[in-house]
Amino acid sequence: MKTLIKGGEVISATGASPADVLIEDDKILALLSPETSLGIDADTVIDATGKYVIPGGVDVHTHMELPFGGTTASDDFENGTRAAAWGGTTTIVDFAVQNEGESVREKLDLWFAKAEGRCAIDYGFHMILGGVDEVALKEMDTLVAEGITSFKLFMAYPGVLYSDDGKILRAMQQAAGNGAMIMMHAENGIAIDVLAEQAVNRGETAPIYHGIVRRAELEEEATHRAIQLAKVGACPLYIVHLSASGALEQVAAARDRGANVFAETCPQYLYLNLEDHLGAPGFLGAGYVCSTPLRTKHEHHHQDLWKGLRTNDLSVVSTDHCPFCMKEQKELGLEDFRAIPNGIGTVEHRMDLLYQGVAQGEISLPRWVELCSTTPARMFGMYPRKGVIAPGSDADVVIYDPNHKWTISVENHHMNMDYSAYEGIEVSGHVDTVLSRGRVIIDNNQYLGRAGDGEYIRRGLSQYLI
Ligand code: DUC
Ligand code: ZN
Ligand code: ZN
Repeated sequence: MKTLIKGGEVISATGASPADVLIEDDKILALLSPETSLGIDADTVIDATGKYVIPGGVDVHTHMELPFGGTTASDDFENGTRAAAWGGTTTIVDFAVQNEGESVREKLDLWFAKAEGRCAIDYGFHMILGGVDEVALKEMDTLVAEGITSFKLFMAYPGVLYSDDGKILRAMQQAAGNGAMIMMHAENGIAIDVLAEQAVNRGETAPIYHGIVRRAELEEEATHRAIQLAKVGACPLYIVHLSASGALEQVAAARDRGANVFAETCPQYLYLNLEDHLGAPGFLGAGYVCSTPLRTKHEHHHQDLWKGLRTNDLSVVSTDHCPFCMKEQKELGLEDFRAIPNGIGTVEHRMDLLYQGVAQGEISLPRWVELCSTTPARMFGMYPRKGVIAPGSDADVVIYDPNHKWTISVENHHMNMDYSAYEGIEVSGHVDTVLSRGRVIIDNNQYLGRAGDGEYIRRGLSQYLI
């Protein structure tokens, strides 16, 4: 079965050039010049004239059906991966969760069961360690051998997922031995909880106070501490959902010293802010409660994050997709912002929102592909199977129309949310066609795939380490 994508401009992390893409079954067979491809007898020919042909998006930070804050993220693996496909993402890496006193193995198996036979696109797992104990430390080695090569720890959420510095160091030492990447939610949760309680005691219960008490200094401090602990533990470190300029400075300084320290940011931290969104009238701000929080528009966080994306102090853009509906979910915190489940749904919009950075001159076209596809695949051991259009790679391909303009709305998104955090944002560029391992799953504004098309990806170690 041969498919030929003709007439497009193929974009990679290193450049852009006109080429036709020949696919055989589920793999890329060749990139051809238009003259060479004339002689090819393909079963299906897709016209990509005037469009970009890019490797499918790789979103390495999603939380499908995550139990959190007394409720569960509203996208399950079926709906959430379908929404991802609509937005040009063809691989996700989601987080299985182990809490204190639970077995890592049992919880991982539970996450495998949730995803099995449900996904529209390929998927892998990181493991969240909420309880670092002797058994969990040993289980880290077993998981690495099974393709779970990254572990997320929390410096936030005391009493829930929080690990103290000793536990963090133990997990880092274990990672140093088995080659895994430690991913860190870097916010000083102990201090945040003090500020949050004081705010509520003053009657400051509205959603905006979620962002006010989660001070940027406390993200910066935790980022610094995580970096120092990783130096002592001698393991690679990946800071998730970095949102504050000060935290970025810490990452940049560590990288300048040559440390194996990496960071991602997310579209919400590039486009949304504390005053206009978290501070929206009434209870609307609840739709923007996520952690790390949206930052104030008065301190250059947005500009600094875009700069970090250009300079490679920020290596990846993922979403931290963790959607909740306003009704019955965000509403849990009507009286107290601490009870609002944390999370925003973005998995469908990451490729489009970052493409606006290209359209507006913040990043180059190859950098867009590098941040959204190639580097996440390399960072988490999936390259060159994922993240590139090259002979032998999986035929995960997106045909992107840079001239199609449209507006994001709850009326047209496919995520299971009763609002859109990006309502009304005008987008230049559109995901026209999506192929997942050679099969067309989105075309002509139709979803053509099936639940269960997606396969589990057994990952290798990060390909950024020496
Ligand atoms: N942050 C969120 O916004 N949601 C889930 C977990 C997290 O750390
Ligand atoms: Zn987090
Ligand atoms: Zn997360």
